[in-house]
Amino acid sequence: MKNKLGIIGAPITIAQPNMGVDLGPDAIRHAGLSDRLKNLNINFEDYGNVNVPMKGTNEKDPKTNLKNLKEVTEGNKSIANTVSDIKKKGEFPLILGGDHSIAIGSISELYKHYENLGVIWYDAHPDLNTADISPSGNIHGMSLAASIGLGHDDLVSMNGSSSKIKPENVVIIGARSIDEGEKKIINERGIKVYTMSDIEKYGMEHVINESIQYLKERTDGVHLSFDVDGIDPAHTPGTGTPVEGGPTYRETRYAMSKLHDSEVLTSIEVVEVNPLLDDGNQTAEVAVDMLATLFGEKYL
Ligand code: 6HN
Ligand code: MN
Ligand code: MN
Ligand code: MN
Repeated sequence: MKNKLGIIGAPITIAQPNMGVDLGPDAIRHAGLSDRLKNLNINFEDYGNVNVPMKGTNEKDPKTNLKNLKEVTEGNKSIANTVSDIKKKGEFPLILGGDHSIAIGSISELYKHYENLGVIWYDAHPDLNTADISPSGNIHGMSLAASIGLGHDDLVSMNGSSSKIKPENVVIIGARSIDEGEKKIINERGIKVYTMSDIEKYGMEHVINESIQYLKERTDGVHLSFDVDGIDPAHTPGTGTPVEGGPTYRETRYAMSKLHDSEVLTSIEVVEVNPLLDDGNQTAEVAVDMLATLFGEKYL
């Protein structure tokens, strides 16, 4: 399906307060990603980790209501440049985070390669906060907002135009912790969201098939932004903002196999793996199971 994957680590950690999410890319590598890809006969090259600013503070800048805006912006520009190199080579980008702010950088480059890029946001959170409405000032909760043109100009206008993804080209799956301001944005912009109630009511089979169909009809490429806190924390405890009541390992793996079979995806990122908060390295191991499934691994 993909001629070659270009893998990069994107270890931004200062768009959220917990120590350790910068170790996410290496935790995923250590969990055996390359062996699983080799078993699938997938051609890939791992370009290592992008250099990003590591030093930040946990204080909001009173002028912007944001933490570490300058550093997060700089790190994301470097990620965008590296994604650009991968796209120039004709490779399929696989980006290992890092906190979820890295989606600002990755999408700021990816959207340029399509008329109408779509995004699947698999996450307990919609990440639709802006500086004005964010309860935390943590930029990892603002990356989808920035990608549809909402928020601080440094984030919104990074590396291109100010509306990179059309709100109607977004599908959020697994949402169960939605801030008040985010609810308003979802309703005003008509963003398609499958909350946990929808997954409970209709089942993952229906939700993922409908998502694939919806995006096939209106996009010419789909980026999967996979936050490991999308999965229930029983399976992925090693993450900074876990929320009870998520889709199981089984449901998620099933959804990933459907995504593989549909061949809609054109890039993938997996974010928010924090080995310092983990029980062993199980969160990265689950992430690798999901990635292997996305690239074609089957039970039989
Ligand atoms: N993530 N909605 C909360 C906030 O601070 O904006 C949590 C965000 C979590 C972000 O998991 O990528
Ligand atoms: Mn999340
Ligand atoms: Mn997220
Ligand atoms: Mn395949």
